[in-house]
Amino acid sequence: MRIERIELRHVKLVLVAPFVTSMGVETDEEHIIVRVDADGVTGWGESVVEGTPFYSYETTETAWHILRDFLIPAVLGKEISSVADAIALGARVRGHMMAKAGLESALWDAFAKAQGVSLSRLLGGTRERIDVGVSIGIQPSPADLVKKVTGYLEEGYRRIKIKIAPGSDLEYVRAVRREYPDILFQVDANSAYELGDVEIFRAMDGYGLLLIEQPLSHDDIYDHSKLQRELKTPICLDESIHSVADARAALELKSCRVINIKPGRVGGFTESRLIHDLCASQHIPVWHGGMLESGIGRAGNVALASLPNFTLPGDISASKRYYRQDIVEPAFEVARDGTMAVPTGPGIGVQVVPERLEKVTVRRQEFCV
Ligand code: OSB
Ligand code: MG
Repeated sequence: MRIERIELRHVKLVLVAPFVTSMGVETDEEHIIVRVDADGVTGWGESVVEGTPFYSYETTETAWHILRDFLIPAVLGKEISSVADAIALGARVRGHMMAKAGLESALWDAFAKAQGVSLSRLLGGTRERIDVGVSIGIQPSPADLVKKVTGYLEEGYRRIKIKIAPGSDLEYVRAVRREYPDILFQVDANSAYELGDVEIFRAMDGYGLLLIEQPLSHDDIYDHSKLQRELKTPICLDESIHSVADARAALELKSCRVINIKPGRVGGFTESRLIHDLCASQHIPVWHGGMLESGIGRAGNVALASLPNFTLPGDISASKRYYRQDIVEPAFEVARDGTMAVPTGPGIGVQVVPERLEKVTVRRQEFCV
């Protein structure tokens, strides 16, 4: 297909409640929505950057710059026969995985629509429904957290993940476990600890956690292998994995026993699938992470999570848990049994609502041949 037009929209989505993690407090999300028009179809993608460089070095500004000045000029007006062609055209750009993923995901949607198949089908998905969990920010007290957990379990969520940080860790884990001894339960530190904190994690070993996500530095693989050796609980890497090469290094070093896949962190669905396949071949489970996406990014996440080795519930919650009104129809919902339907329509399988997209847009730029 020939890439005729690309549009970028810097959007600002206000969260229904602040999200507190070891990285800080988030009250809104500033993502970039990418629209690609080619051969009579429109593809939509979402770059999951944030306004701040606290999770990743990328920000809304850096991704806008990389897309506008490098990635879009590389593909605009070009005839491409696959998403892989487009990736090759932008491959000179090092890093900037979230910027790349925004464009890459829009192209996957366009190719799926051109073929009249769902994105799930095109990616190789095998499930009609996926198991989903919820990621709960740090609460003012353990009692507040237990209340939140109760509410989400009642809604049907199959797995609870809580954010932890030094000073807000063991007490919170203990409180949830005391109330709910049998639920699937995991923690995410977002790199807030050091190897010297091993005693805290040894203590967590007693609480039957499914996994401990990214305890150490965002760019570390080696120290995680030392920590993993000391623990029974599997370590899961998030921030440290940017490519299938990183995943291979982490598995060879035994730095983790589970991997969190976020397309935004690894440059898109293509690299996500390579990581998924590598892990499958080594019997390493993966699960789908989240970046508080709008319905556009969420639709892609749901499609990817329908692949067979996504055997643990993902951080893919209902639209209403994040935003009062999603920018797509229909909104994503969680059933009482803790599952979410994988859209079956062409491409991402949900419709972008133009007025709602316009309302959240703070900057827009069009690129035409
Ligand atoms: O570490 O998984 C993370 C949100 C922003 C940045 C990093 C993370 C998260 C989440 C949210 O945990 C998961 C979701 O989208 O529900
Ligand atoms: Mg994480």
